[in-house]
Amino acid sequence: MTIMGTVANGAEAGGPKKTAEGAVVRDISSYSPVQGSRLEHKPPLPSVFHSNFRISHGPPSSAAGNAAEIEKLFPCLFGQPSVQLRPSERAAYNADQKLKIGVVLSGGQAPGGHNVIAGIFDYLQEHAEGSILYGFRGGPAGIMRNKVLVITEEFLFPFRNQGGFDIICSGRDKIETPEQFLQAEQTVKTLDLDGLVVIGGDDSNTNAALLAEYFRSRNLKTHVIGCPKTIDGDLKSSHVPISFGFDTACKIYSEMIGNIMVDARSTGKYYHFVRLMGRAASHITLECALQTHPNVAVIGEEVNAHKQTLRQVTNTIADVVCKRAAMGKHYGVILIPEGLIDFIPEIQHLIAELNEILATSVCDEAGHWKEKLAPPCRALFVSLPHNIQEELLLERDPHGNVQVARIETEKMLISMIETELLARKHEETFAGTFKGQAHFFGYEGRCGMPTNFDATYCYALGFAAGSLLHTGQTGLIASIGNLTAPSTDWTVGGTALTELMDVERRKGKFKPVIKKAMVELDGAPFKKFASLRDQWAVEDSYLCPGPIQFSGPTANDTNYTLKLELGALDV
Ligand code: FBP
Repeated sequence: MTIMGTVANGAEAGGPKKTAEGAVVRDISSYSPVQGSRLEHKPPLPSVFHSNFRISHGPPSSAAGNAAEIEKLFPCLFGQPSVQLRPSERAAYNADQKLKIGVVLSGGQAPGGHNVIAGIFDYLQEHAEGSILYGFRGGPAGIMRNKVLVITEEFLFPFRNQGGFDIICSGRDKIETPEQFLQAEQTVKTLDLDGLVVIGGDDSNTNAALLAEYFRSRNLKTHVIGCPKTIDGDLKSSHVPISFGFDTACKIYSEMIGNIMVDARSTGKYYHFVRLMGRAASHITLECALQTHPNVAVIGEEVNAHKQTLRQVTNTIADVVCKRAAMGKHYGVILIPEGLIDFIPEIQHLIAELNEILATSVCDEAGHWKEKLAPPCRALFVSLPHNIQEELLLERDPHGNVQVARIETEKMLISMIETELLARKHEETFAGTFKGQAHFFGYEGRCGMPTNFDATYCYALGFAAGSLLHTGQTGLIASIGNLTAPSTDWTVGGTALTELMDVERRKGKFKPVIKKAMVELDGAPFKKFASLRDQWAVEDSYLCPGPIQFSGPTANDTNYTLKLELGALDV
């Protein structure tokens, strides 16, 4: 076992302060006043944690799809009920039990992750004193390589209510092969772990379920609980209303979009194209649209449902530019989801063909490889701006996906709209000016200080994970409900991870997956947006939400998506 940060070289006098295990304690003397004040913030807990609680079991669970295959893949876990915590006179746990729990952060950063860890830590302090919380460093690879540190109050304190994942850092490795499962088994045995909390998105929670199944099949005592994390907002179900981080990220982006809107209106000379993170789903773009009222927001799921071509997407935006020009307005703000190109069927075909070609050929400057593209794909490829052609040929990620964060769709649309408007000028259907400014808001939003909502939600998720492990649960994802009520009234429980699962056929085998939750075109957030967008296109209905507030009138507001989906706001 490697205890990270140990004083292998000896702590020098006057050097950084370290915990008894040798982990360097972050120096908070360089914190800003706001950072400092957030350290003292104590998120309120759901009232079920104010007293003793018991576990109430729901009916047997099934799967999101193909239950028969999920049952074969999860013979130990399939069918287990979801659970709820209920107040009770007697505690459902042994307060004298000293637990050993490991926690890992997996995938992209999302504001609030530190509070999940703080929640697990404080739960253990309050209900199972003397327990140990280990943090696996650098994501799932930390489990496979047994890179851990012991989380103490002194070490944890500087991270309370702060953004980022830097307390133990994250990673995108997967525990996949039989050897890797064995490595994980070795680690949990070495540390004698009672439980493991996996804080991650859809892939990481699928992995959490596989680990829970594997540990149980091996008769290991280590139980596994997942926590829903991702700014993308695409890990949710009826019992998991939202993933943490979405609220903060959208509010940070919306502040910046609002500022850009004021700039656009002030100078009157630019169209700002803002691409927003969200690798697969367009939830972030939709939420930011509801918060700021842009002239156009492209929702990838709608483009896909209507099988729109790139030219149709371009023309829709060009039409708005023309309408506004006729009103004397030569400026505007357009929001685009990061994953847009993946939603356009003709580009999906092109990417699929490029993937095949890249697997066997070198796509060099000479360009002979382009002959292998089917004629429509070739025509589309050569019609794209040169930089986009290059970006489509970039190395794929470890899962074989195009790295959409690196494709500058906003620049592509600007250049295609320029061409379109030039043609319209020649036809005398456009008489205005068009100057595009490209922006990409992604990493800026992932590590902001969590909003009150995310801080409280994450702290409750941590308590939930601690309590589920303490009461002997496994294979569940911590789930907090009733989220539009005051946080004392939030419900706390765990949902069977297998209930969120379906299978995909990969390399001739069924693989379990938690399906990404995409924007529903008949869902309340999209309907609200659709009812207002024509007005936003031509009028300047811009809203400037301003920076995240920790106190004051909007401090405890949640986001539109959650309020609309939970029926707390009318469409
Ligand atoms: P997760 O799904 O792991 O939470 O990550 C989300 C995300 O922020 C996407 O919005 C973005 O496309 C991607 O991560 C970027 O990944 P990376 O951090 O590897 O550049």
